[in-house]
Amino acid sequence: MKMGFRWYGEGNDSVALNHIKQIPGVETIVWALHDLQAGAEWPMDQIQEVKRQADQYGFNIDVVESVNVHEDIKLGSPTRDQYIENYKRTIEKLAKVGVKVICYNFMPVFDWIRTDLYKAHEDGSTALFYETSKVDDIDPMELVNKIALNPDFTMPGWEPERLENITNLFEAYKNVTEDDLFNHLQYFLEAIIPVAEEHDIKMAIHPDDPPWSVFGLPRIVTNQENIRRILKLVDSPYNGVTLCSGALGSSRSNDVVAMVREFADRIPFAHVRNVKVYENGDFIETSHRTEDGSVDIVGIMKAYHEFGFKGYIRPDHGRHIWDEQCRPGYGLYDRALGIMYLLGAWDALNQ
Ligand code: DNO
Ligand code: MN
Repeated sequence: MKMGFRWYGEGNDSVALNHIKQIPGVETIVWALHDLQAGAEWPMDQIQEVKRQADQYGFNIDVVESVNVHEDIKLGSPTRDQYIENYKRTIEKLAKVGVKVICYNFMPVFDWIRTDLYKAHEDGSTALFYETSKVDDIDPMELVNKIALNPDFTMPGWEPERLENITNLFEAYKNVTEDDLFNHLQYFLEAIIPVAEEHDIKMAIHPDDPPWSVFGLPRIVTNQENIRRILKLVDSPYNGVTLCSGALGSSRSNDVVAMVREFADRIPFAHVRNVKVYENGDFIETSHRTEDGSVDIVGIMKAYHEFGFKGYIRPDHGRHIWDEQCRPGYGLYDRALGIMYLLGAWDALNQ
């Protein structure tokens, strides 16, 4: 198992590489070029610049999270091929600096969704929170209108300047079913997996977060059965999954330990974090310990250990603690605590 830490890049992250260096056990910087639009071909000089920065601290840059997929690919639009070509070129370039895993997601319009980024825990820390009634049954156009009338009422990802684009995207997805989305993913994978194979880079799809349909948009990376189906779309070890215990664990019907057992040889990259899920389906992110949330973190580590997991792993989101000012979910302190917990469990299992 190789421990990683997500880093948003110089000038774009409150956490600096020299601080990450002081967390025991971290070898890999999990990175991306965050100022590029989805669908762009990544420029070699910018890639090399990140490599240079990581080299200074002795980190490898083996894992990229994420090379984002252009919306036209998810929609299956006729214009998708140019973006797929760009994606292939990016894979080739990343191989040149030694990248081994590319994490990506296939969620329409939004990446992870939360209704509150700073929900208070009893101990005074804050964390990302999802209130089902605010999302699941809401007509997206109603929300668009509400925000347009009152810009103070907004949710992460729904910034007023994105509204027009969001409205168009909802329109575009209106008739896209889950089966369509599987087909569009298959088309994408059939094009890129041969390139990934040739360049020895494992593609690892991240589950949808939360793992169910939101605002009526289709979502497919949601449960064990669908992940099984996705891995078979192109049955190659290079078509893998970023098994995120927090994203999948937000649904009470998912058994993440069982998923680690079933998919272990197709998991090049693991996200391990905990969430507390309430009776009504709301959930809040918690510290990493098993007893702090609803996900059996030790059970997950045990399943990886039994398999002899050699892949990359990282703590995922953390709480905001000790008054840290940071990107929501991506502070230094709680993720460092998470790493120590995961490595502690691993060491105990090694004995
Ligand atoms: C949430 C995070 C995600 C992830 C992207 C991958 O669990 O890990 O935001 O980075 O979905 O593309
Ligand atoms: Mn994750």
